[in-house]
Amino acid sequence: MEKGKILLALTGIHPQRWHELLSAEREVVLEPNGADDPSITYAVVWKQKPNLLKSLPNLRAIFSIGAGVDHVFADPGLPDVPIVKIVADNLTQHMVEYVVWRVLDHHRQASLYRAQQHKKIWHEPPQRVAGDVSVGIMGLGSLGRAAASALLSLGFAVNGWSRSERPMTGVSTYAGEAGLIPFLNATDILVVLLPLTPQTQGIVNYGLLKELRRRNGLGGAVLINAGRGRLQKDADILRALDDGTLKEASLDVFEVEPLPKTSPLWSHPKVFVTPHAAATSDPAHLVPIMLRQMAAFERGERLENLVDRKAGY
Ligand code: NDP
Ligand code: OXD
Repeated sequence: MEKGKILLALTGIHPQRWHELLSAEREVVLEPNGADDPSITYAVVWKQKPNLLKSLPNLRAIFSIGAGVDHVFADPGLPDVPIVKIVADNLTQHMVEYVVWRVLDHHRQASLYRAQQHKKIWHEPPQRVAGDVSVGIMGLGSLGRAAASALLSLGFAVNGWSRSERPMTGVSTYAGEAGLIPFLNATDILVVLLPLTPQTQGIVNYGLLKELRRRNGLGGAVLINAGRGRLQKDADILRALDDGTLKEASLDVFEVEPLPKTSPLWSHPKVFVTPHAAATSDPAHLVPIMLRQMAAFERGERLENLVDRKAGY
């Protein structure tokens, strides 16, 4: 197969660095150019414009620059070609750091110490060890499993929930609808690393948060969402924080992004906000993986990390 040309179609992300790195090996056309171009065989995308890809008559594969692919499926005219998602050590490492950082911050009661420091209070509250707290990870995929390993090595009790059975040494695993409530009932700190699909949209709601365990001595359950914003109902999280169903939350993703300035989440004393920054897609690490995949594909090898179109992730 001939060396294919790339359409780079990124919305909300500056394309320059991606363009430079991809161009080192292949011809790259920057959207909005390229529509109808029969010599384009690959699209590298983030939130591509609706119906753009279906105008490419010889498109052979779509590469998402993120691990999540809901932004690709948002296109009503998505052509029926393979979609490749990102699985990369660098991105995984970023996510593991974020999860460990947020879990430890809640576990070690950082917000209490910050408040005490502000008032110059010298007081040592009771302390628990990690083994007294159970962290439940929704989504035991590449990111969830790596986060679970890191938390296990710190001594936390770890639960995991996935669509199909995903056994993992040292982790209590649960699967499917039948496993959800038992998983939540055994979880003090909930970490959400699910993809956004029609099945998972809105799953993090008040009813779900009510099921979390509250016997960790931290004074309540904790939510950490680094999956996607539309997995959660922002209003339900606020209600749960205000009535004590949740003690605290760390949110990296929101129903609407950027989080509107009017959102009460910005200034809520029990919420820690980051701007969808848990695990960044660094072109220096990800472009070589994409270029390797394209070259292998042209040698007749199978593409790796393919999205299951039916499952939506
Ligand atoms: P994977 O596809 O590797 O794993 C997804 C996991 O979710 C799998 O364990 C899967 O189950 C599970 N899952 C999917 N649907 C359901 C369901 N209906 N019920 C129960 N479990 C389900 O994804 P990654 O680990 O690579 O990434 C996860 C998500 O993290 C991405 O989709 C993206 O949205 C988000 N992300 C966020 C970033 C950020 O900066 N905030 C950065 C990168 C990713 P099974 O194992 O059975 O297939
Ligand atoms: C991703 C993201 O999906 O950064 O990789 O959200």
